[in-house]
Amino acid sequence: MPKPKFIPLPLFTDYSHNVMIKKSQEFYELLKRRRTVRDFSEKKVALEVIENCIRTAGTAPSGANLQPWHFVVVSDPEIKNKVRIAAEEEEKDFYTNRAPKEWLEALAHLGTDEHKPFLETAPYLIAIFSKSLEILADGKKVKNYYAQESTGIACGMLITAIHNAGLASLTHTPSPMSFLNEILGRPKNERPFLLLVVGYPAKGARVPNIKRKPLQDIVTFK
Ligand code: IYR
Repeated sequence: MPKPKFIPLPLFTDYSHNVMIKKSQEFYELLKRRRTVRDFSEKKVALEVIENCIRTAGTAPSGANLQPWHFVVVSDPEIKNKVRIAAEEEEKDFYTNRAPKEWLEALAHLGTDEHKPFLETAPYLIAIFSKSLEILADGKKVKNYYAQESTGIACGMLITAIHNAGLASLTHTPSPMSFLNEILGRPKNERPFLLLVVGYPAKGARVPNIKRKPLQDIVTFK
């Protein structure tokens, strides 16, 4: 067993009480403006912004620091078209056959259906894959721990980074998503976790009138 190597904690900033209150409040003000958007503009977005957001997601904590994620950034219109066709096929089956009545009832206020034009309109689709196994160059398999949880945290940070950059996103989960492995050429040990649609909202985009639970409903202090 190799001995653990430690370094001094780099770049920790020790804020005063007041600065901490202000920063936490301002960050909340910023994040509460985030809304899931389903109506995207075709306006281009610099790839550098997407790269920085994915770098940010890659700083997420992960089980045994194994970083069990892979991001595929799609801007090629032909690939976006293939993703749309495959996703709409799954969604059609979901909305017409597979979804139980309760599920459709729970979704009704979002106004969603099987049509997913945003998969072609938005400048970027980011497919996030989670790896419960890592396949090394020599073919050896290494187990990752808490792969799903770790990838979920990375996705949360990605969504936050995208919002912070001034862009909108949509967490899209066509089910099942295995067509993403085929279209995007990803190996079997990578499980599609989320398809994030990224870009500017369309002019005059509208969103459902949803409310967030107040603090007292989501927290218990002991
Ligand atoms: N995947 C479908 C249905 C859907 C499911 C949930 I849970 C949502 O929060 C939203 C939609 C779709 O994308 O339309």
